[in-house]
Amino acid sequence: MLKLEEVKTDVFNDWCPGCGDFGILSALQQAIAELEVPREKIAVFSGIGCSGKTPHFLNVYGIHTLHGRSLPIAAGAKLANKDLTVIAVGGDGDGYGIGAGHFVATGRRNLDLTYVVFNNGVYGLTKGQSAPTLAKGLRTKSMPAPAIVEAVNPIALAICAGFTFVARSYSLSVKHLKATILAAIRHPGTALVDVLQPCPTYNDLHTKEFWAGADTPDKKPRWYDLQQEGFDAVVRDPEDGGEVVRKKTAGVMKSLEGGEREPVGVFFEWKTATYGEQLAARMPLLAEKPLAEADFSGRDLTPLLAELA
Ligand SMILES: Cc1ncc(C[n+]2csc(CCOP(=O)(O)OP(=O)(O)O)c2C)c(N)n1
Ligand code: SF4
Repeated sequence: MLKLEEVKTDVFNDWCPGCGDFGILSALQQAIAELEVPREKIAVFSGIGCSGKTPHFLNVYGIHTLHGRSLPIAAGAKLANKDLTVIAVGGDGDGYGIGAGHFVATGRRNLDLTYVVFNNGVYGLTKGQSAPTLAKGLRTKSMPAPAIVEAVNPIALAICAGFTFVARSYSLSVKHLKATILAAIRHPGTALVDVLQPCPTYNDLHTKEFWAGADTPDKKPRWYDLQQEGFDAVVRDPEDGGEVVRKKTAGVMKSLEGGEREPVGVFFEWKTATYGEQLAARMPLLAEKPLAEADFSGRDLTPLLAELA
């Protein structure tokens, strides 16, 4: 296990005071410290946005990539080096807007990687335009008029795209978030952790006080823990197609649940063959060692070329 200080960097952080990003960073740092994986075997990839700065604050390998493109680059890293623990991070605009095609394609592959989405309902870095998760009819202070398009439901989208671990947490509930991120990283397959977070600068609707339920009669948080209420998201028999469909349906139904409180926790979890395992079954070389370390010198490519001719 790493010391927390070893995971932090001294890069200047210019996130606004009170931003939910701080809670997500703290949970990520704690999760990475507890993973029991050497720092040089961990890589974090981000897109562009306030959230995109996250790799600068984590003392592991990483690349701050392009807007909406963290997932294909993370996937490439995992394909090249199966021994890496790969984490992608970014905003809801990054992942569910411009990167939505990559989001679906990544779910279908089931590579062993984790995607943490900073879901604040706005495009923070570019001054608060509505992000794909902002519900139709809502208007934040930086919008001229209420949103006239339907919001994306990332949990349902992920389950239907093929993600095999789909969870949600809240940025200021760092203990729950850290545990959820750890479970996602340890899950052998593609995992999504959608993190509800306040953006105090541009989203004046989903504030810290809103999530704490300060304005509700019972003053209870506007989220509840699915697992504490007995929701069983785990597919027990990975080969039972009927159970997979039932658990997927239950997860989607939960994600559609409207009302006073948002469910957080695990919506769907299924341990099934990863992309890497399926490739290795066809190409034994990939089972032996990471592609990046393979020695191709002296290999006779004639049979391969003949096959392709
Ligand atoms: C190809 C491309 N299009 C648009 C932009 C402008 N841009 C930068 S960040 C961003 C949105 C950021 O919002 P989000 O992904 O939700 O992250 P946040 O800043 O809220 O963390 C946009 C549209 C860009 N950098 N690249
Ligand atoms: S603009 Fe919003 S998301 Fe970006 S750092 Fe400021 S509070 Fe955080």
